Amino acid sequence: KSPTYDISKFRLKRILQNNSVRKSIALLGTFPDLSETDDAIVVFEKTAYQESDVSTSKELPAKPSYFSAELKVDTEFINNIYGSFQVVPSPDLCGVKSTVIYPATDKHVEKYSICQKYLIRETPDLYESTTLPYINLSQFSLEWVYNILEHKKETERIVFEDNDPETGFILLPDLKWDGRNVENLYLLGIVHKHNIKSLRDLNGNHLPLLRNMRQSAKDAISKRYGLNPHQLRMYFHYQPSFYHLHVHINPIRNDAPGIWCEKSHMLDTVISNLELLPDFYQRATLPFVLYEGNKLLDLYEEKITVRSVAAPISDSKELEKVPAVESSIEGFS
Ligand code: M7G
Repeated sequence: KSPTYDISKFRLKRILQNNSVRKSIALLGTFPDLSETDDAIVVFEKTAYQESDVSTSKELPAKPSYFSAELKVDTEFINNIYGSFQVVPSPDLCGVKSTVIYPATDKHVEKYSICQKYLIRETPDLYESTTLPYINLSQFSLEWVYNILEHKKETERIVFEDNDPETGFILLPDLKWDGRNVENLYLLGIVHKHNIKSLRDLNGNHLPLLRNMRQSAKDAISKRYGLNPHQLRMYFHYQPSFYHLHVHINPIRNDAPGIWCEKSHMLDTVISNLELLPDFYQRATLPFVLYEGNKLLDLYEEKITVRSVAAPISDSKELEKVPAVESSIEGFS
């Protein structure tokens, strides 16, 4: 069921997103050799530096380093004590992580496109009446998750497994991790138990599962990667893209993609909330972000006002009462 394609044969239709901070670009196009109509998404992301990339040690076995005879240096200018150069290192150091989604659905295109976002405060009633019917009808396929749980794909990437049907899970590298560098390690813990769609479905009965994931994942990560358990963040996304419960795990000193506060719920907080109130997530109002282009946004618009905003203050006297930001910060220029 997994198609084979040659990335170099990709034909670009449109740039969906170009992020200069993350140094990543998401592209929409096709693989004309395979199909003229099926869309493909290709994401390129420049990989983070590894410390060995800048090693100047001569000891063997030598890993490729910037500081070698292969470095091509183009001088832009040298002015006094300051120098500016363009350098091209050995090809071994020019790797770019790329992710391909093929064939991509409209929902994937929406997910990778830059657009307006809105914060929704989802009450339990709104979840039942609006979100739940929508996710039951329209969600990303979970086939890749079941392939992992059933040992059909990514088997060799599994870092740890506890196969208890109630409290067990599989720990493995997330698609987003370049796999090169422990600095930006990104793992997923996917629960074996089915039918826990998201945070919303969690209750006090799931505490043994959640506590087991927290402890066993930390132990496995510290054993395998030598990371201090106190330096890891473990969290759920709400809403997730994939409605089979999974926890995201990465080191706190790394700003991993998707750690936005409006989308993340720390595993520790979730456990504590359930310890205090077993039905917390069936009673809580949970905020989440909706993207322009998502049909769920239109469904919400029918119930609550989302897109329209109150008219700006037009009375200039009202505005005068608000001190200008710059002048209120002394010495700031
Ligand atoms: P999410 O919170 O449901 O959605 O997390 P998000 O993409 O909005 O964060 C799902 C996580 O699963 C993401 O971090 C993805 O990078 C990761 N992921 C998605 N797929 C399709 C795969 C896959 O095939 N293999 C692995 N290992 N990870 C995946």
